[in-house]
Amino acid sequence: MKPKLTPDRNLSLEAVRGTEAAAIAAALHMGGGDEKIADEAAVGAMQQALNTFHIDGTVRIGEEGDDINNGLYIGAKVGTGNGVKADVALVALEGKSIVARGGYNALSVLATAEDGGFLTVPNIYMEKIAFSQEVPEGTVDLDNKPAENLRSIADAKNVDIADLLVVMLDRPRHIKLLAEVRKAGARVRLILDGDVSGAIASVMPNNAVDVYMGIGGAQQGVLAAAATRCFGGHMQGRLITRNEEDAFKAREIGIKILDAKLTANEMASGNVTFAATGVSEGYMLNGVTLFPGGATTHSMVMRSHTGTFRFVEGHHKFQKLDN
Ligand code: VTB
Repeated sequence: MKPKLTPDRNLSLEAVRGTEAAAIAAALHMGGGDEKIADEAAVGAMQQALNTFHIDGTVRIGEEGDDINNGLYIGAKVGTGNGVKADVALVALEGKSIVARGGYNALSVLATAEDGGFLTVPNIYMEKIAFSQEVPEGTVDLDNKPAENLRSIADAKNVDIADLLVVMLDRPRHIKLLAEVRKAGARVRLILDGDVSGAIASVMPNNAVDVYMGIGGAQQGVLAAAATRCFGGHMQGRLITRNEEDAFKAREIGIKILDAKLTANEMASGNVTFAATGVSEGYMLNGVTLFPGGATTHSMVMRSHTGTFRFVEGHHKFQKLDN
């Protein structure tokens, strides 16, 4: 088939400038032991970059907390206001604690969708499962036993369960899930933080990670859904309301059915773009490397419309950027 190379706009190529700036700002605090400082630096840098983008953007997944004096809160307007209307979902620094201790897999993430494309969720937990597109829809489900899901994924990939690699956050709440996954025979990688990177790795074609499972941040879930849409993989999420306060937060933000199972498409619909820059080395991306007077960055950019994904290596000269 003859390729159609329509040169329409790909916002991820602009968005990557925001994730690069945030990643560099955060990386300057690598191992510094202070997650708040690293996070604030990333938020500030991303905000500055976002405001030069020619979009009429509204933040749907953003930064929150009264400790951050930021303009990237849910509902904030971003961009010059002159371009297309866009929903923006971001985590300026996904894995603050990773950066504080100088660990692996910290990212800066920024996704866009058409107006109304992102589901706004509160800062509560979400149960998630994500896996790549060769697994037929409907054979894996959040309500199935973990062993059943692993069987379906192994069958679809034509491998044994023992060949599968499962990523989940290393949390006490996962003791039962972890025991079931181990009993089923799969291999496991427990991560300390940054579950967006685990979810992305599991939906990315030909990645060593086969499935992401477990409970992580709901907002991270929507960003993972954006990446899933771009890769064409599968994901399900379900909000976890542990108490009345969580339920209140969800209702207040407009969620009607609190325990609905959400597909990637329900969390990130229409044309979606996604950009992520590695802050520290991880599954798919190298971290920021500093050199005298500058830095190199490694990013991925993609969009759902075409399914094209690119890796971008950025070489940045601080002196020129300051002018
Ligand atoms: C995860 C992780 C994030 O929140 O979503 C986690 O990916 C979930 O919350 O980087 P707990 O730490 O309470 O388990 C983050 O750590 C962001 O805070």
